[in-house]
Amino acid sequence: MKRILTIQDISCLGKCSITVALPVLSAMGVETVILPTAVLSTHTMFQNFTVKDLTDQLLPITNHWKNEGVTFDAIYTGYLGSAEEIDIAKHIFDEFGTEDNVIFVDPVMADNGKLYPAFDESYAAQNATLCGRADVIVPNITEACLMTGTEYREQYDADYIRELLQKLSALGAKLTVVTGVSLSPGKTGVMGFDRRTGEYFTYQNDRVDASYHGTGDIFSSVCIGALMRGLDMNEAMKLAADYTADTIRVTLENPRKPWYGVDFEATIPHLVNALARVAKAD
Ligand code: PXL
Repeated sequence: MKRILTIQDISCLGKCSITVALPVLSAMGVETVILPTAVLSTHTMFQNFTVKDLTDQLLPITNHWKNEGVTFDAIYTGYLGSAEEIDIAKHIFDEFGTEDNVIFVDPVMADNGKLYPAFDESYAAQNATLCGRADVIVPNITEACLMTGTEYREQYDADYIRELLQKLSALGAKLTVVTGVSLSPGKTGVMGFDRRTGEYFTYQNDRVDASYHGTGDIFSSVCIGALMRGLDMNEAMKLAADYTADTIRVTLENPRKPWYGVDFEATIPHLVNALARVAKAD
């Protein structure tokens, strides 16, 4: 079984970060080791959330693993709390990165043209340097703009996304994917660029007109889980985009849906079935 390390916060309530990554990756048949960067009472879209920063725990925990001879097939970072934690994540890449494992960075910090409350522009610059250390990066359009000094636009075309992909790719990752890309009315999905082949790729499915918290974490978790189960990048993105859209659709049908996240728990069986149709044996 493949083993992945995910580095992100625990939002105790909120259906995001580790409370998404762990169940999704486990359901996909991937052992998931967690390194919590902070414990928050909720994600930061709630008012009055509490935070216990865990920066001082990160190296003692990873040093213990190192001494135990633990290795990882992938390292997946999501929401990190500070520039210092970004530096520590880079150190962890140095310690545990190999020729064969995949470093997957979701530079979680912003959406819909705005930084999340805990962050400022210098954090965005720091995140760009983390992306430079990754094999695969999956920013949304807002994060892509912040990391490349590009003006954020609500209306755009494929050329605008291609320009973003070029600038992001210059940071250094082998595969660059921009999420939340809508290339025609009623459609949404992702667009990517493979620096090794010089090829662009696109996947669009039907747009569900709702924006929910934690859907980026769902997309990333499924994407890296699928890569671990032997899917290629195109297959992984398709599985992740379809599952995310399916989950939003199912959530919208729930009259008692929570405002703060999606009902991914209800759609995990769909994910497991879809994966079983395409996954290679472990
Ligand atoms: O889903 C991204 C995310 C993760 N973790 C925390 C957040 C957010 C988005 O707001 O606040 C703490």
